[in-house]
Amino acid sequence: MKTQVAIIGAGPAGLLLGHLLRAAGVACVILERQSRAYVEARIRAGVLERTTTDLLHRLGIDARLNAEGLPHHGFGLVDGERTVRIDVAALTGHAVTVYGQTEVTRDLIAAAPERGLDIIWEAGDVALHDVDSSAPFLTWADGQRLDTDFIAGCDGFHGPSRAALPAAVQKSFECVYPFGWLGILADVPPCDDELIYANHDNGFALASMRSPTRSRYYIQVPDGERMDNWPDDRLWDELALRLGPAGARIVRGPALEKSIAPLRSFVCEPMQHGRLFLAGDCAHVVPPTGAKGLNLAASDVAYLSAALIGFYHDGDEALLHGYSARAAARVWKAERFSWQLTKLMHRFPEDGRFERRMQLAELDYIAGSVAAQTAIAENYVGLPL
Ligand code: FAS
Ligand code: PHB
Repeated sequence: MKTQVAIIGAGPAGLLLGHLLRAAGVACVILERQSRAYVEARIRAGVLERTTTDLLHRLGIDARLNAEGLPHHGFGLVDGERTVRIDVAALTGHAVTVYGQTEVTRDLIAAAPERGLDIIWEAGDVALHDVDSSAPFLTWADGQRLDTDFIAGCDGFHGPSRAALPAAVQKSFECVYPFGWLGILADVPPCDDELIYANHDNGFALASMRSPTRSRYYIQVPDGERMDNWPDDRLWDELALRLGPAGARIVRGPALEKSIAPLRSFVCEPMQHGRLFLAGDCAHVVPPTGAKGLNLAASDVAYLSAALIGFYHDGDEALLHGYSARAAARVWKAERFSWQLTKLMHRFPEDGRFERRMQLAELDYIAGSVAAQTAIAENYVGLPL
C-alpha cells in the first residue's frame, strides 16, 4: 500500500487531520489499534473552543454540532459559598461550545467513507520505519506495510510515535499531579446552566454536562484512589458538598460511566523529526481543568494540515519546517493556563494553611478584577491560532 500521509490513531487529532487533508485532495490513511466501537464509546472531553468548532464548520461536518452543541457564554468558579462568574462572552466576544468529544469522534468517523478517508481498524502493533528518510513506512500485524511520504503521529500519550524520535533530539517536560479526577456520567439534568469549577476544603469538583438531560461531574481524588471506594451515593454526597450553592440543586441518578483519570502536564519537543510529525496527546498532555486537551489536538492539526497541503499544492516546505515551533508556542500557553488553573482549584497534599489562604485570596482577587477575569476568559475560549 502507498499513500501520501500515513496517520497513526483515530482520535480527534488523527480524524480531524485526515479530513482536512482529504478535503484538500491529499491522500492519507489512518491506522487505528482499537475497533470502531471501542473508539466511539470513549467518554472524554466536553468543551470545544472556537478553533475546534471552526474546523468542523469548515469541513461541513457540523450538522449535529449545530443542532445539539450548547453555546456557553460563561462559567463559575466557586470557593465555599461564593460563585464568581467568568463572563467569557462579554470579556472576549467569544463563547465555547459544550459538545462531547465522543460526539465529535462519531461525526468524524461517520463522514469518513463519503469523503474518501480510509480508516484501518484493529491495526495491531503498528511500527514506524525510516522516519529519517524520504521514504518512511509503517508496518502492522500480519506483515502489512504502508509506504508513505509523511507519518503523522496522532496516537495519544501511550502510542508508539513519540518513541520514534531519537533520544538525542527529544526533550520532554513533565509535571505529574498527586491526584486524579473521578468522573461520572448520568442521565440527569445538570445542576446549573453553566459549568461550575469548585475548590472546596475537601478538594476540587466540576459540574459539567453533555446535554440538558445528561450531566458530567468530576471530583478530585487522591493519586491511586480505587473506584470501589466510591459507590454512587458517596460520590453524589461529595459533589453536593464541594459544589457550593449549585450542589444543593444536583439531581442524582445511576452512573452510565464512572472512571478515574490521572492528571499530568507533559510536553515533548520537538514535535517533528524527519518525515514524522506529532500532533495531539502523543506530543503533549494537559490536566483537563482548562478543557484544553482535545482543543490542542485540533490546533496542532490545523497547523500540520496547512503545512502538508502547502507542500503538496505549492511545493512549499516552509510551514513543514516550522510546524513544531509554531504548534509548540500555542501548546505551551495552554499548558501554562491548565497548570495555573489546576494549582488554583485543587487541594495539594503538601500544601498548608498559608497555601490555602493564597488560593482563597487569588479567588477573592479574581472576583473583584476585570483584568484577572479577562485573562482567564481569553485563555478559556482559546487563544487565536
Ligand atoms: P487520543 O488519545 O484521543 O487518540 C489516540 C488514538 O490513537 C486512540 O484512538 C488510540 O486507540 C490510538 N492508538 C494508540 N496507540 C496506537 C497504536 N499503537 N497504533 C494505532 N493506534 C493507536 N480533555 C479535555 O479537554 N477534557 C476532559 O475531560 C478530558 N478527559 C480525559 C479523560 C481521559 C481518560 C483521557 C485519557 C483524556 C482526557 N482528556 C480530556 C484529554 C483528551 O480529550 C485528549 O486531549 C484527546 O483525546 C487528544 O486527542 P488525540 O491526540 O487524538 O489522542
Ligand atoms: C467535561 O465536560 O468533560 C469537561 C468540561 C470542562 C473541563 C473538563 C472536562 O475543564
